[in-house]
Amino acid sequence: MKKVIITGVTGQDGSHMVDYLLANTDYYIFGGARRLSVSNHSNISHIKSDRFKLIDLDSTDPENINSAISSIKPDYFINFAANSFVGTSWELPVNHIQTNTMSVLYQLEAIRKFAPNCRYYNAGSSEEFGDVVSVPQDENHPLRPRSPYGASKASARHIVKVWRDSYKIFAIQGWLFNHEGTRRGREFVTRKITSGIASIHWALKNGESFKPIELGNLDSKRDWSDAEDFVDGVWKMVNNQEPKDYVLSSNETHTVREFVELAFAAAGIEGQWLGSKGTTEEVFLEKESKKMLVKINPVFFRPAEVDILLGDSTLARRELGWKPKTSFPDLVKKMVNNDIALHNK
Ligand code: G4F
Repeated sequence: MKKVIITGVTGQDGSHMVDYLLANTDYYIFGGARRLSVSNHSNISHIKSDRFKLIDLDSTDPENINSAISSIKPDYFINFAANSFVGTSWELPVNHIQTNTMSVLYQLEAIRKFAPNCRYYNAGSSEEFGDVVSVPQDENHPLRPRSPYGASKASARHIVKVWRDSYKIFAIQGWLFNHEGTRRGREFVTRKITSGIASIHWALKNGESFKPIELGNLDSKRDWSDAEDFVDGVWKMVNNQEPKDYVLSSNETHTVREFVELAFAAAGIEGQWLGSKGTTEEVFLEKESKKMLVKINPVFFRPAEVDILLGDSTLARRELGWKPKTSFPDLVKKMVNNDIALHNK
């Protein structure tokens, strides 16, 4: 039976990848997670399969990586463990390099020594494109990161390429544009909006007061997809004939402002913008009552912003036969409905 190690298994992508592999393969999965004094296993608590084993794996500890890879000798190593929140990467720059870059080096060295036939995937990001020079962005766009997070992923990309070229390891790193869903962390803008809307929805229903959602830059544009569609793309990429890096994206871009509008509409709350567009004075009010639903808090603006991300995943669609299934409006609805149901529990 083939063996797969997935790191970051308690996170959004790691947990979806386990579900995907249990449903689509008969492989044995080792799910790596960092030991924490207060663990959060909510994304994997539903997994009951005897083909899944949770293991302690800390990607910043080379001894730990060496021992996992030398003892398991995996056929696949899928690295989703990362510090993935761009917003805090200015406060934690060393941590981002250690977690997102050095770990890749440790993993590839361990694979080279103990499991040279293992297929390796590292989670890359459209944040590597940074202050983009062309729209849309495909595999040929230069790496121009704008954050310590983006720099950590771009550096990891170079490491993956060098180990692939030098040691003939099947090592790849996709460029994944933003991908969201019901298991998304609440600090990311989409989940922050949908979970905030759920609180507002129940407060309005129960005649209670509520706090507005506080956001930063409403005008930044992102190419959002469903994370469940992306794990399918990652699996196709890591099973490709040749080791090759692909862009995964919806090929659509939307502003944070549009996400807000669509998400409130999905909850049946009618709102309208007031105040000068693009300033900190701008607010989103409930149309009838004029209650404040969204306000701007400058704390959430970043020292350097990636203004527009719009992917071109033509190559992955053509060569891997991959295509996202969930549309942007359906993704927004799915997240809003899930958060409203969760808040009622
Ligand atoms: O949801 P975000 O924090 O995601 P971001 O920075 O685009 O990064 C995500 O996607 C990357 C792929 O492109 C991944 F590599 C990365 O790990 C992560 O998954 O922010 C999206 C946009 C930004 O422009 C941000 O400035 O939303 C803007 N924004 C506006 N107000 C906000 C807020 N972002 C957050 N997190 N919180 C706000 O209040």
